Parts: sequence; structure tokens; C-alpha cells
Amino acid sequence: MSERKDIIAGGKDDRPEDHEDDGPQIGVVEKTRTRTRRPSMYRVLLLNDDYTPMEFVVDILEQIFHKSRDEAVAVMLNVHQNGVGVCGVYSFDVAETKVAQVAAIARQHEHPLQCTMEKA
Ligand code: TYC
Repeated sequence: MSERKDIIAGGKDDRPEDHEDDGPQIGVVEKTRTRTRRPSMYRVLLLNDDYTPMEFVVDILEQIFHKSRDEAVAVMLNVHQNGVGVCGVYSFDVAETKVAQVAAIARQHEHPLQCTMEKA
């Protein structure tokens, strides 16, 4: 009868009631540490050109990058004067989406405005 029970239960010692007379049990406790990493961040950059109207760039900075009017003008002028400037720093997916949105709106309006991203 005990042989039969062991086979069905998957072997001796599988169930608490099988341990009654066995003395101390030895086991190994394993802990797995899952490392959490902060996501890499990306700078979204606007590039200067000679043709895109200043007002159009300011509108983009307000609508897509949620800048105040004053901030948008400051960023636009910085790009105008230095050739390149930072619109914001975002996770990869958000940065990628903003770059695509700028490209789409600029294309619709036939402006050569360029927007890129780089690892921060
Ligand atoms: N240089 C443009 C002009 O004089 C204005 C401009 C600013 C264009 C920023 C692009 O990312 C840019 N009309």
C-alpha cells in the first residue's frame, strides 16, 4: 500500500505527511534579484535652416513640445543663432514620436525643418 501511494504522489517526501518520521529536512533557498534599469533618455534637437519661418518653429515648440510662448521663442532663437538646439529630453518612444510629428507637420507645410534625436 505505501509503495502504491508513493508512486501516485510522485515519490516519498513530496507531501508534508510523508515527513513525520524523517527528521530535519534540508533545502536550498534561492533568491533571484531582478535588476531594474532606468530607461535611457534622448535629446530631441531642432536644426536651423534658412527657409522655415520663425513663427512656424515657435508654433511647433508650443504644440509638440509644450513650451510656453516665451520658452518657444527662446528655443527658436537659440536654434536660429547656434544652428541646433534642444527641444526636450524624453524616453526613446516619446522622442521618436515627437521627431516623427515634427517631420510630418513640416512636410505638410513644405518647410525644410529638420528634427533629430540623440542619446542624452
Ligand atoms: N532660420 C530661420 C529663419 O531665419 C528660422 C528657424 C529657426 C528655422 C529655427 C529653423 O529650427 C529652426 N526664418
